[in-house]
Amino acid sequence: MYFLKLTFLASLLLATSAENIGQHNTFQPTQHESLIPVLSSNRTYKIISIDQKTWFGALHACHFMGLELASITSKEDEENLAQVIKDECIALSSRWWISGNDLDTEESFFWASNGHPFTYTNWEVGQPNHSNHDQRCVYIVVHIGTDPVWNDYNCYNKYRFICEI
Ligand SMILES: [Ca+2]
Repeated sequence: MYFLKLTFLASLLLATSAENIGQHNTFQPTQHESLIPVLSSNRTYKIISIDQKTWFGALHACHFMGLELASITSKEDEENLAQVIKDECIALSSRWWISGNDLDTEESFFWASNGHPFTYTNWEVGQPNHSNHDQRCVYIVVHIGTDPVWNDYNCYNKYRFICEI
């Protein structure tokens, strides 16, 4: 019996080590990472909460994993996403980069993920305000007890971010 227990513990240890080795091979934010299937738009979001990056850094990090920085094209998608952030990540941050930007032409917003202009929007009251003409990237604000909203902000600020598959 004792031998069996030992064998079981040893195999458990080996499995854990193998997992850990795999995690360090690539950019691999696993803490609080969630995959969120969004049925309405046939996409899956991936919340990246272990690191904070500029909007450009977030774009690159998603690409590095074979993903795109997220787009949000419906209220249903947004509500699903926001609920998971509230459930799992709200203690970490309330601001999350998404791929919306007006880097090409101010006040003309597109999604970097697919090149499409915004159709659905959910701007915070008074936004986008294009403050100082240097707020060209979009983050989503998620707070417990309130609906999510968007803001345009300086792309070089560092926030956590959301990728999509
Ligand atoms: Ca703004």
